[in-house]
Amino acid sequence: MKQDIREYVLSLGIDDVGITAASDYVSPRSPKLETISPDIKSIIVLAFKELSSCAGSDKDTAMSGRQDLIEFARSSNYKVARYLERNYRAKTFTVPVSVPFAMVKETGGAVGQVSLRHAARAAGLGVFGRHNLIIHPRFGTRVLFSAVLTDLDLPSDPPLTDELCNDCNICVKSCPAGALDEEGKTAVTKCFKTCQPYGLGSNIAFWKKVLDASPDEQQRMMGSVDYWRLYQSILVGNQYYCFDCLAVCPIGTEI
Ligand code: B12
Ligand code: SF4
Ligand code: SF4
Repeated sequence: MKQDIREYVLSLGIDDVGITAASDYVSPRSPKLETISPDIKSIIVLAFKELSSCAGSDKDTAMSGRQDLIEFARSSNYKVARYLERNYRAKTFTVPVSVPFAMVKETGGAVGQVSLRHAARAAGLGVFGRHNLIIHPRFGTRVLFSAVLTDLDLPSDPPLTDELCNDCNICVKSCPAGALDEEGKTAVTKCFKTCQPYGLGSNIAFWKKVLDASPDEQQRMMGSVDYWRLYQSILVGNQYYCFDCLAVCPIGTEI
């Protein structure tokens, strides 16, 4: 069954796939998988290589490439889930690349129901690097994940044991926010402010200013580029404007 699933996934043009039994998925800060469903027995993790535009200087174009990947990942999740439901009468639950996920107050809205990095590691797709991202043996860090959770009982793929990070520290030095200075921990607020300049925080700050402003000032703010960019970000979800830690890492044979 595993081989059949793997072949189907790869036939969709997805770059790589790994499978882990739910019992081998360990992510201490994430909720238990049972909170999604007590039936979940395994996780099928799909890997998508980032386009080379992620390393370009035009961040709107980089984000556009990311949007393309996100759309492909969403439709891939749906196709894989349908395949499992149709051919194996499986129950399925899809995990997207990023949003939507539960944004609860206690975690500052920064912990998803499933940690795709921990799932990818358990599924043998890569190992953590100094930048706290997963390094894939072929794609390096330029890889994103989505997943399909299922009640099918699938054994785990062998975990990768090679150490891929060479401790060159380029990612740490390149981070414009200094968010990677402390080993093993991403400073979430620092990263968030830099990589999502039109994200939730900026949105709240903008509207607070509008509420406090005079009618003339409010008029001016509506015509500002800041507002246009916030609007576009909400409209099409172009969230990320920093890809540096992901793009500068030299590891990966297919870069
Ligand atoms: C919320 C979120 C964010 C938040 C919070 C990040 C965070 N601290 O987890 C913000 C906005 C800051 C963010 C930033 C980025 N994100 Co983000 N993010 C997510 C999301 C949606 C949920 C993550 C989550 O639940 N985290 C909470 C828990 C699980 O993390 P944690 O236990 O605290 O683990 C941390 C440390 O303990 C450490 N860690 C844990 N175990 C180990 C083991 C070792 C050996 C080491 C060294 C470290 C380490 O790594 C984590 C970093 O803080 C995931 C998608 C998903 N559903 O998983 C994408 C995801 C993690 N993001 C991703 C990416 C690429 C980014 C960015 C590069 C932005 C961008 N342009 O895309 C930056 C990178 C920041 C960085 N270097 O850490 C990718 C990572 C892909 C990969 N190759 O690993 C993911 C998996 C999206 C995807 N579908 O592929 N992200
Ligand atoms: S995405 Fe940018 S700001 Fe965030 S950790 Fe990576 S390099 Fe730093
Ligand atoms: S840039 Fe260097 S230190 Fe950072 S994850 Fe890649 S190999 Fe490791």
